[in-house]
Amino acid sequence: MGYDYDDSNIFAKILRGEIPNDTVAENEHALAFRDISPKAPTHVLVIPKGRYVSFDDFAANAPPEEITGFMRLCAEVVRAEGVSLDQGNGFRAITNAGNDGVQEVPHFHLHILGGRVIGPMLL
Ligand code: DGP
Repeated sequence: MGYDYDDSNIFAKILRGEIPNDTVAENEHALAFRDISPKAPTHVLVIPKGRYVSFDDFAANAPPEEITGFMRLCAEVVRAEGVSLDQGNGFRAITNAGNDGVQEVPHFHLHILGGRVIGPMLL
């Protein structure tokens, strides 16, 4: 059973520029934008530009430069939002995968939540 990426998912449409987004930061390998339904003062989604269904797909199959680009953009976002540990009160990073993880959009994304104390089962 492989990872079956669906090019019609909403984040694929965002990456193709077919629907608008509120971009926070971007690099060659990843895009960060605000969640349409924010659960905290900072609620940013970071997605790779490549076609990965989930965290496990990305972690297993993305080339090292894409993984590094994605992680560096996450670091840029937490700094830009003022929640990094060297300048702010911290944050929670969450990824949902598949049916049991209650993943709604089948393009790997990391939720970065901050600006208040985030409860343990927010998403
Ligand atoms: P998840 O359950 O982890 O797959 O969460 C998907 C998130 O994506 C959810 O918090 C709402 C957000 N979302 C869904 N559609 C859109 C959209 O069109 N634009 C933006 N910015 N966020 C979206």
